[in-house]
Amino acid sequence: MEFTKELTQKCKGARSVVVLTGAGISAESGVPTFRGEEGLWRKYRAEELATPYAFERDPKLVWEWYDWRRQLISKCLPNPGHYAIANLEALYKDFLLITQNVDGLHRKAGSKKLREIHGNIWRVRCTKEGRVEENLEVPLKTIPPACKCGAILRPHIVWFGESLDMEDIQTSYEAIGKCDLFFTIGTSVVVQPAASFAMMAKSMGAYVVEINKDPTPVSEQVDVSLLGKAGEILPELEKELSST
Ligand code: BV8
Repeated sequence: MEFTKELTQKCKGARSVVVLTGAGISAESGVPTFRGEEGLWRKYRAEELATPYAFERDPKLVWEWYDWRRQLISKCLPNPGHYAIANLEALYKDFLLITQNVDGLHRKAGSKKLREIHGNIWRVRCTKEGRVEENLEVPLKTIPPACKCGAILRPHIVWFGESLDMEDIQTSYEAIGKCDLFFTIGTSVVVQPAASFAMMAKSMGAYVVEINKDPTPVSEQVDVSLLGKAGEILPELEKELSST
């Protein structure tokens, strides 16, 4: 892909960078996206599975869905898009990756300055004590899994109708407020509050670049919209930026 001079100059001259990713960045790793033709929400109703009410009503059903997704994700590896983002982190002193993904693939690719604002599928939380711990058991031996204290564990994931972690959201807003370059990658830009981040960055003066397979509600408003696969475009861009 040919990048415009303006785009490479903005990227090379940037001092503070924020990258927002969604399910599309992991699509080439084999993790299903949520919306679109092959999306998870086509087969499953979000309100039946990804809400606190659904969990209260039927924790076994919700855990069966997460156990199935954990089995699927456990076989997936980071793709060149994840690695390119991890390498971008080294190019900028001031950098933050905000991901809506719960699959843990950014961390696996080496990203360190990272906020997983919708949680992580490999962490569980006690419904009584609130304690969070890592759980890598695949498949789960008992569904629903139980805490040592006897209470049910839940996925450490932000469901619809729940608040995001305040520290995650504060760190994200602070970074967006001061960045001069913002990337929105592989997200359909519909789930709030992340859906407002790109335009928030633009209104505060950042140069906004979108990389997505399909157009989104912000494609017409961002500075550059690159249509294509993140796993192909990002390594090319990273190569261009790493060259002197
Ligand atoms: C909250 C469970 C308050 C995780 C998920 C304002 C207006 C209207 C509604 C609301 C509002 N504020 C809040 C709401 C309610 C709700 C909401 O946004 N509803 C929407 C649907 C209308 N939001 C909430 O309830 C949130 N809570 O706002 O609390 C608050 C606010 C601020 C501060 C504190 C508190 C909680 C949101 C919960 C999110 N949890 N699911 C799980 O089990 O995994 S959402 C789910 O969608 C995932 O987490 C996912 O990450 C997220 C976003 O989806 P995308 O990542 O964008 O994925 P999608 O499939 O849609 O798109 C993929 C894109 O990739 C496509 O465009 C495709 O073309 C592209 N693509 C595909 N392949 C590639 C590619 N691109 C590049 N390369 C490829 N190869």
